[in-house]
Amino acid sequence: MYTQALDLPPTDSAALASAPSSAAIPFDPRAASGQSHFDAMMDADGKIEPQDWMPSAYRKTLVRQISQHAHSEIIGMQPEGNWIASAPSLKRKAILIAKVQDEGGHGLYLYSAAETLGTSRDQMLDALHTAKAKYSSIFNYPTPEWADVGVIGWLVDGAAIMNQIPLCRCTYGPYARAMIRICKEESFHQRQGFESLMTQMQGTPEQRQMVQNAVNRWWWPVLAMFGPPDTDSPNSAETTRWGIKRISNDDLRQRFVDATVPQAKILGVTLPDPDLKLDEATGKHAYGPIDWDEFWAVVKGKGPCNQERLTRRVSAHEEGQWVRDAAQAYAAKQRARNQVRAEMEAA
Ligand code: FAQ
Repeated sequence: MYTQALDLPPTDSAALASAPSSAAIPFDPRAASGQSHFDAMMDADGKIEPQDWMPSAYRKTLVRQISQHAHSEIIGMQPEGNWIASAPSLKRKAILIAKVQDEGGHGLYLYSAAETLGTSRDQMLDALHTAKAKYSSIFNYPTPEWADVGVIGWLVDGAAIMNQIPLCRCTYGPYARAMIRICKEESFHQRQGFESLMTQMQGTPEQRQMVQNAVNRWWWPVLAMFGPPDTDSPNSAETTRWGIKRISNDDLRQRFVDATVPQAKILGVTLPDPDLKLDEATGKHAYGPIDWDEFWAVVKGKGPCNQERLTRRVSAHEEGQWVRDAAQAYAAKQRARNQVRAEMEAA
């Protein structure tokens, strides 16, 4: 349903691989300043790699976006994770465990990509745990019923892919490469959500109503997830100029609505927007007003589950301290052993 084919060209991995890289435009420190190398890479729509010079504002905005993205994946494990113990069958439980584990993996790739910019994992986690860093608004909503899990797959993963496929072509190499794998997995997540909802829609009237209720709960927060309107998006100008953001918040939102309306019809649910209407001339759907006051309240920590999600995240981190201590003790032991071995070999 959502595949890399939704991207603008170049879309396939061969094209991505053939995009100019730092190696393709040799850097001669005598002839070119760091800035001119960076400018040349921007003009060629090439890739900036960790060892390349980059303007500090480019580095800063990447750390901001990539770390927020990583935090979103990690906090995003919770709404569905709540259902692992109560999934209705062994098959659904196994799928859900794998999906939540994938989201954790995405967070780890993204923290690793952000670390290449010189920010430590501890700094990023500290910012998350002290509520200084943002994470996606969407993960501050509750999942009271089983259908919420399917709707997260269908709509939240669907929105995430729409936003993330263009990031596979962003100018920062480690972020772009991480996104290629993440998008493949998110695409699978979206399909499993849709398939789960399809099954529920073939069930009892109560099950169909449960799906409809979940769609009603998630539709508007998912539209807001794409970020503020373009006219109110302070980061867009710079990130677009630097080839980090390729498609604007509003354009992605519109593409998502246009892709989702036919899927809702197939599923047999109603999207909760009386203003939703196809414009035959443009092929685009008009939709009703998004509640931006609610969005900003959620972003500022006042959503229905902000407190709960952050508290749980902090306690999971604290409870995992012994694992980090054990890993470090083991690494220290290995280092000491290797040193003794090296000394014995040298003697
Ligand atoms: N929530 O100037 P803009 C997923 C903030 S992953 C909270 O437009 P920008 C996988 C924004 O940070 C979902 N804050 O910002 C999954 C900025 O504040 P700042 C996450 C938001 O960066 C699925 C301010 O508003 N995806 O779902 C939000 O140009 C299922 C002004 O906004 C990514 O992070 C929001 N929704 O555009 C996991 C993708 N929107 O930082 C589990 C990468 C905006 O100046 C289960 N990120 N803000 O203090 C992006 O593409 C961009 O950062 C945007 C925002 C598009 C999110």
